[in-house]
Amino acid sequence: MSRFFEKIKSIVEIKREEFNLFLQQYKNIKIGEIKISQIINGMRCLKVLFTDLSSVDPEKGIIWRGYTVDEVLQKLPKPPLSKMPYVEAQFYLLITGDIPSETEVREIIDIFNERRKLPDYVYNILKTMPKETDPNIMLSVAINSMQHESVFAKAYQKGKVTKYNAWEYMLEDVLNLLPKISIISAFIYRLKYKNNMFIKEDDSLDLGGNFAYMMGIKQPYDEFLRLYMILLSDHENGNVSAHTTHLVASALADAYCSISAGINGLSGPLHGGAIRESFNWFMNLYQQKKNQLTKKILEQICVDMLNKGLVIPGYGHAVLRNKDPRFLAQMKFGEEYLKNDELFKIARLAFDTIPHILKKHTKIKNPWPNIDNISGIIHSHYGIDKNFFTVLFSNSIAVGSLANIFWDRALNLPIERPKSVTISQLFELNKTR
Ligand code: NMX
Ligand code: MLT
Repeated sequence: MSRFFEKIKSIVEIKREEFNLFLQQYKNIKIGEIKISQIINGMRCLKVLFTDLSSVDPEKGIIWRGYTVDEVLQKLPKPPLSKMPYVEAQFYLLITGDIPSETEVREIIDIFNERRKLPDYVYNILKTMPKETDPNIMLSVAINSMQHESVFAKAYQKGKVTKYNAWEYMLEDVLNLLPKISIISAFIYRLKYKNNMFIKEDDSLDLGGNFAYMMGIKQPYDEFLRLYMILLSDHENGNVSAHTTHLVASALADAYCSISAGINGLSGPLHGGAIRESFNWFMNLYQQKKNQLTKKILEQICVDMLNKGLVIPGYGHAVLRNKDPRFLAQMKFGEEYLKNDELFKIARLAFDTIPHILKKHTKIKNPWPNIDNISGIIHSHYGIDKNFFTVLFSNSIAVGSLANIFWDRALNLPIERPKSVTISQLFELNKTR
């Protein structure tokens, strides 16, 4: 038994006991009220999900296992000569709750390297898909195609899965699947954008380093990939993709079905597609104004857009009410490596200009740039096609979502099934008040 498995086993035993005792004692405590507007408006701010891996503080931003973005970036172990931590270290933190030592990260790297080889049929399926297929859909199909290899699903078929051991099978699937996702993604990238010129893995590299290497993109893109995959790994499991993964897994679906559903959840322009929307907006500004864009012109463009009822891409957030520290971390990377990039200069100008304008519209609850604001500009600076951005988002959410569904099984969380209400029931309810 590996040291990692032993550690997880002991944590699961302790947490499960704590969790069950807590539930017995406090199950009838009320934690809030539900307004009709919340049910109808996307359940905004309703506390109805459970995860122990992270929590979004509207002011401070994401807190992963008790650590802020800055703390995580500072405390997690890093590859030699790297400023950004190992993605594997963030996975370790999310799944165990502890900052790993160098040795503990090394163990995860070794586990991932042993398990990342793709079955041949995955390459064949990807090669035979239509040229027009969206790369993120290719990723989702490739993951689904491996579902019959799920250790969890096979054990379930044989009647071996119980509520005491379900987590062990889920852990096997998570550790088998997570390292394959970046390999599939790099293959899709080379297939679609680099004339099928595939690059073989480099066993000496960590996940972020190898991902950039297999895409064929030079340093410091590996640094940005590590940063990006950590920053987007988990946002209290509540965004569309993570929540979808959790929902599908709640019916005891395996990790393959669950994460590919979550990855499909990234398709929409308000979530996984938002990076492209924001990138397109900055690109249009650049193409129309070149370097004539000033604060004053930008202000006028934004006012006109708002008057027409259009949204300013890359600004606002459903939960956050302050600057997203994940945006600030990317901005810092940009300041260091993209100072002369024309699009980055526009994003910088926008950061100094747009929040003041949005603040005047009191209905807009968050006037600050969000996580998707400049990610596309940075990926594109290193040559990534805008249609590939969502694949990179998928790689990131897989880190947290897979850790989350492991814990769902470890704590025996039940199938998720909220109750719906009709408009006449709501009328009736109000009459009795
Ligand atoms: N530009 C213009 N109007 C906005 C913006 C914006 N950036 N953000 C919010 N609003 C409007 C919003 O459309 C709504 O108007 P109405 O009442 O007329 O429907 C009003 O302000 C209240 O919305 P909020 O409660 O502040 O935001 P909500 O939680 O509904 O939506 C977003 C959050 C992120 C979907 C929204 O801010 C938005 O559409 N932003 C632009 C698109 C974008 O950047 N998406 C990326 C999302 C990724 N992320 O959240 O990190
Ligand atoms: C995310 O991390 O996906 C975005 O911030 C959206 C969210 O958390 O609602």
